[in-house]
Amino acid sequence: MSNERKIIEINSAVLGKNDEIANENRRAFQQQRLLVLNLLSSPGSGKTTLLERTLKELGAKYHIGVIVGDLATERDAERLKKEGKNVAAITTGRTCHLDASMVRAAYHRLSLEGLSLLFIENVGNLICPASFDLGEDSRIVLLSVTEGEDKPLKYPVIFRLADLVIITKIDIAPALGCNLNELNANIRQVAPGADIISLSARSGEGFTQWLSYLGHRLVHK
Ligand SMILES: Nc1nc2c(ncn2[C@@H]2O[C@H](COP(=O)(O)OP(=O)(O)OP(=O)(O)O)[C@@H](O)[C@H]2O)c(=O)[nH]1
Ligand SMILES: [Mg+2]
Repeated sequence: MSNERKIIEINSAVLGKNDEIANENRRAFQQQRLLVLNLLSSPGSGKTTLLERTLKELGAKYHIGVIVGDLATERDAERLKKEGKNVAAITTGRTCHLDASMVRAAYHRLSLEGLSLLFIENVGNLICPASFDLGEDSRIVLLSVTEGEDKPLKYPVIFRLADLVIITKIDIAPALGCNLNELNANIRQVAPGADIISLSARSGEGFTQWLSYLGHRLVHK
């Protein structure tokens, strides 16, 4: 057997096993009537900052859990624990994505009583996390205005699988000369069915739209 074929077979087996566990996760989440959102982006696009502000604004109204993955350190988990108690960290070591078994283990470390919304902050990476179903309801891809208008065209797989794309850090778009029309058009080209929200977790611009999106999703869960 050629090496290439061997690699393809190993990859298929790994992804097949992951899909089985993801489906078990999905059943467990559904039994709990839990809305589960998987947040994906390149490193530093603003996932943790978005979650910090979301927990601050919605934490009193809903019981929210967060599973947060990083290669090294629990820095994001420590940041999030200042805004909400129900946070589980996953440190992946050399692995560039979360997988369904890691999420299953972290889920059991959360306090599940009354939980209605679970965010999963994936490892910052625009490539590998796209291949791994975690059992989530929806995938949300963040793209900051610092990354360049062409990123949806260059990394189409992750955008194609997104239910919602959030353009982040719009407070600094003018200083960067970021062309938001071009960015929107490139997202539309790759992910015509996805919703798009533009916001700044720093200034709060656009945040109401994000909170309305979450409210709507929770009501229809
Ligand atoms: N100007 C501005 N900066 C932001 C905004 N959101 C996040 N940042 C900054 O961007 C940097 C990265 O933000 P994080 O929230 O840590 O990004 P992340 O996607 O969680 O990063 P990783 O977990 O390492 O992938 C920090 O310095 C934030 O303060 C925003 O809306 N506006
Ligand atoms: Mg983070």
